[in-house]
Amino acid sequence: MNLELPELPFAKEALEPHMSANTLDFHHGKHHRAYVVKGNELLADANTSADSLEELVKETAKTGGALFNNVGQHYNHSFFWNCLSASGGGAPSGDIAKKIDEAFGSYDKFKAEFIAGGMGQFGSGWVWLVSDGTTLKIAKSANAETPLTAGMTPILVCDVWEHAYYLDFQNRRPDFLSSFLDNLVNWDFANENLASA
Ligand code: MN3
Repeated sequence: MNLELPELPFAKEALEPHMSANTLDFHHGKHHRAYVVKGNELLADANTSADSLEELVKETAKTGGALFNNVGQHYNHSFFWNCLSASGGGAPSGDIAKKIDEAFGSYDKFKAEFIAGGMGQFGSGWVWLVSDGTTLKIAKSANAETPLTAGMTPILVCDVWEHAYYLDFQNRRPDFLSSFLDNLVNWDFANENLASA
């Protein structure tokens, strides 16, 4: 099992002005790359029978430590890039729109809960929209943790580590979270994840 840094699913400048090429140079080119490089170093000495990244995340989460931190961050970032789109943002359509209305009452209520989740994650981490198999929920995770290990199916995520937003938004995490939902969120990817949840 070897980790591979995925190409971004959009041009580096495509998300400007909401997420700059400079942010992506650091976030994808430096931070994510470092998790992949370190994860592969540690995997070389690890005994694993996992044959998918999801299995490897679940397996390494049982012991935690540096291997899990790098594997988890690789999984979370790979998922996050797919949650971004130059033509994204705004209220959803398709099945995800219906499920959000059922679970939260309205898109505006979902939006408020998602932003509150991201703000409520003290320090570094992630805010997620997940499916528990029946309904949708907001989940938070610290550092490299992921709701995958709690049996949830990830539908969407936003990275709330400072490295995700500091160059574009400085300390304004709520503005970054609003901008993610208003300008970037890829509902097509959310609909794909919902279909397999
Ligand atoms: Mn990050």
